[in-house]
Formats: sequence, structure tokens, C-alpha cells
Amino acid sequence: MNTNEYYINYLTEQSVGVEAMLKRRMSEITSDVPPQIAEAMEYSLMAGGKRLRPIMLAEAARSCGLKNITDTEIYASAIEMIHTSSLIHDDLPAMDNDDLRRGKPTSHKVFGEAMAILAGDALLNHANEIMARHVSENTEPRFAKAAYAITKATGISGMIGGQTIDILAEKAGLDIASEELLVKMYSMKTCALLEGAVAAGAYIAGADESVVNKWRKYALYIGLAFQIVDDILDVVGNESVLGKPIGSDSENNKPTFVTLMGLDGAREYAEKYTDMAKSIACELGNAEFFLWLADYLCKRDR
Ligand code: GRG
Repeated sequence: MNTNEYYINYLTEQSVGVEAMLKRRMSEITSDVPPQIAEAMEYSLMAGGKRLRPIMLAEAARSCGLKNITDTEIYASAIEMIHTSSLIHDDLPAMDNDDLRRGKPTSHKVFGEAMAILAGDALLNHANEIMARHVSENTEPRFAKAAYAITKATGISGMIGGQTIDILAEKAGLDIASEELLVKMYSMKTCALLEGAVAAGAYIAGADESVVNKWRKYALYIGLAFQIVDDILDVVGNESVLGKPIGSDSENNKPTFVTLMGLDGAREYAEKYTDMAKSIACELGNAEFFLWLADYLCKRDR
């Protein structure tokens, strides 16, 4: 087995573990909850996906020397719930208006718009609820730091702020597009949650701020490469492999790296950020998985 096959198998094994962990979280929801909201939450949460954020969180913790990986479970579950909540809202008619996500009809197509809004709200809130409960029962600062890293990454200076820039940019159309704007938008909309994932993992392992900051930098660079590849796949990807429609950026008149600098230019940028991520992974040490992951994400087709 070569290195690539080894890590692809490893990623598959880890995502099976994440699925089981998320199932456990859903089974902890008490029976007094209206079943319709639990069903809509579970539909999107268990619809597949790469499970990148929880895997990165646990792997960062492992790289930083954490022995008891179950310490990361609540935070890894929470970050996937938050990510899924953002996908549900992103697909709504008021946002990207997409019919397909993770190879399945989007939440609003199955449950209606009102229930999809609530399912997104519910996953976001449930993530915060399980982290707050864990922090209140385990008062070591490393857990509070992890919860803060994740909630801040989600908020107005992170993902929600980035989505705000995205919506405004879409309204303004392609005229306002610049490399600076796109980098700012992607850093907040996409990279922040990846940064939150590795920072939370590193904090849980007891890493200090200087190490956490290096992890954040790694995630920023792979996040930029990841999002630029997303722009490329929206033009040249295969819908059945991607599990979502292509062409939605140009339909929505969205400025992207491809509209700004063409396919070849966008590919060059994705490679540049991948190399930057790899050089931070080398500095971090004990991060072979992350070295491989940077290349894997840059070459992905889904
Ligand atoms: C409800 C918390 C909340 C936020 C609402 C809609 C919104 C604000 C933010 C949208 C953020 C967003 C969709 C950013 C794009 C990030 C991205 C590249 C998503 C795709 O991630 P993958 O490829 O998806 O990891 P899978 O399906 O594999 O998990």
C-alpha cells in the first residue's frame, strides 16, 4: 500500500468513526423534543460529507500528543453540527437556492423552508448546548478554550461575517471582485471554521498559544486552497461525484478566483496556498497526516 492509499483508507476509517459519534449525539436527544425537528437535524447531519472538520480537530489533538482522544468527542461533534447548520442555511432559497447537497435533496426541499431554517438553528444551538454542558461539567481551561475557539470561528468575525461579505459581493456583482476581497471573504467564510477545528484540538491537547497559532496558519492556507478548488470544481466538477450542482457560482453572479483570474490562474493560487500550508506542517512536526491532507485537498474532485 502506498502513502496515498494508506491515508485515504485512514480518512475513510476516521469518517466512519465520526458517523458513529454523531449517531451517538443524536441518540442523546431526549424524547420530549418534537420529533420533526430531530428528524430534520438528523437528515442533514447524517447525509454524508467528508467529515473534514471533526477529523482535523481530533488529528490536531493527536499530533499535539493527546492520548485520550475521547476528550475531543463533544467538540468534534459540535463543529460538524455547526458546519452542517451552515450548509442547510447556505442552500436556502434566500441564499444559494440549491436543490442538492451531499448527494441528497436539500433540507428545504424535503422539509419545507420553515423547518429547514429551524433545523439549521437547532444544529447550531445544539452544538453550543453540548459544548456548554461539557465545559460546565469539566472545568479544565483547555475545554473552555476549545469551545471559545469554535464559537468565535462560527461568529461575526468568522464564518457568519464571511457569509455576510459573500452575500454583499453577490449583490454588487463581479465589478467589485478583487483578490483582496476574495481572500478576506474566504478566510472568514471557510478558513475560520477549519482554524477553529485545529485550534480546538490543539487546546484540548494542552498546546500553548504559539503552537495553536501555527495550527491556525496551516488551516488558513489549506482553507484558501480548499475554497479556490471549490471555485474550480463549480466550473469543471462532476455533479454526481460532487453531490451538488455545478455552475451555481456563475448563475448567482458570484465573484470567485476563477472569474477573477481564470482556471489556470486559480489552480496556480490553490497550489501556492497548498505549498504554504505544507511548509507550516513541516514546522509543526509530527504532522505527516496534515502534510498529506494539504495535497489531497488541492487535488480533490469532491
Ligand atoms: C447557521 C452557523 C450558521 C451560519 C449561516 C450560510 C452561512 C451562515 C454560512 C455559509 C458558510 C459556507 C457554506 C461556507 C462554505 C464552506 C464550504 C467550502 C463548504 C463545503 O465544505 P465541505 O466540502 O462539505 O467540507 P462536506 O459536505 O464534505 O462536509
